[in-house]
Amino acid sequence: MEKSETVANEDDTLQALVKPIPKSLQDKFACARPSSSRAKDVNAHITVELDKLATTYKSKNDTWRAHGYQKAISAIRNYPKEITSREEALKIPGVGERLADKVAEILESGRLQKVAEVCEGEEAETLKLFMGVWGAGPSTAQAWYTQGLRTLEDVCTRATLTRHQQVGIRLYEDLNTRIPREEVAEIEAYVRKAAGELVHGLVVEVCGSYRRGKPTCGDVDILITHPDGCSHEKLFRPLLTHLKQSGFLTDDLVYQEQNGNQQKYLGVCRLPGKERKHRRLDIIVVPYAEFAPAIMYFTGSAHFNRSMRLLATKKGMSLSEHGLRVGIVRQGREKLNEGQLLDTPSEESIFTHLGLQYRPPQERDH
Ligand code: DCP
Ligand code: CA
Repeated sequence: MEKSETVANEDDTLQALVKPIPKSLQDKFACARPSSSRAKDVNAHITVELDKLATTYKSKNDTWRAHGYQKAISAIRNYPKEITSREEALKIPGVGERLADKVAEILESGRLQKVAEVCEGEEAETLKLFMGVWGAGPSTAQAWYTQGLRTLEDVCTRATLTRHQQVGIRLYEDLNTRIPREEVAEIEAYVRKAAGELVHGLVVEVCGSYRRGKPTCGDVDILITHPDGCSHEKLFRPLLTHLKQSGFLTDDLVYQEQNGNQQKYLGVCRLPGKERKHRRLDIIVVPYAEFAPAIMYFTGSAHFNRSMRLLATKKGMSLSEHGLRVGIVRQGREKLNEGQLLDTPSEESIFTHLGLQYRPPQERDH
């Protein structure tokens, strides 16, 4: 009894360090809304065109333009009605004069001349092809293009490839095919069984788009922990060895063994049997004390996470896959202190600390 009172008092003291913000500001954050409240596709004819520009600018490494379009796309997606005029578009926060012109052009002609100019040329098509190679970002894609390379065959024979890019080229088709959620469940079952043969009582969860309920997934993100707080420590390397010996893991990409107390493996797997595709698999092993912030982070979406982190920052807090801290003093973006770690035994507790209503994973698909 005495002990629980002490903890409660401590919690109150820490809670007092949270900087209050007006409700009207808090309500503007995407994480304060369920993703299902988003106006579904009423302006999809507009966002589809803008998305082509955002993607192409990203592949050209023009992050600033890509980000501008992305922000406008988000704002338009959250607008509850069909946009019918330039003036109406201009009233949406995040949509400026030039973007409103583009919206007007789409409303008039159903398309955007700029998409044809920017996205449909040889350069844009080739950069898109090259960006599909795992391990090749916008800079590499641009460098290959400038070097005169135009096909994957060119890249294979004439570029100097990193080990990751060699895997990316060899498995290009497979790794660029989305994974049906039924197959994700099979992959999970395979990993769960293998892990269970090494350590009993583990918690194994698929996160990412799968946990948000999407019908297909880009890759499989598996998070593993152990409720006793220490047995997870014995798992990482032995599990990978086990999965390699059985032929399930076919290619290693990255071992990140020291992300604080978390360990992360990025690789490629293939289920046994004929006609199975190679699939990208991430395995993340975390201590139980970090399970809630970790499962929140790896469940996403990335946009939802950005919104949560930004809200935390506004409240003098800091949120990461490791935990939620309070009493953070910042100078610009730089943190001047470490603050204090809040107790986050569940995802619900993280929402509560941030003053948010709880959202289940499928309502975080922003
Ligand atoms: N994540 C993030 N910020 C990033 C990348 C990832 O917060 N820049 C988090 C949120 C993601 C999760 O990690 O949901 C998993 O990353 P993925 O890239 O696998 O994204 P998803 O699982 O959401 O989508 P996909 O179906 O494309 O794999
Ligand atoms: Ca994923």
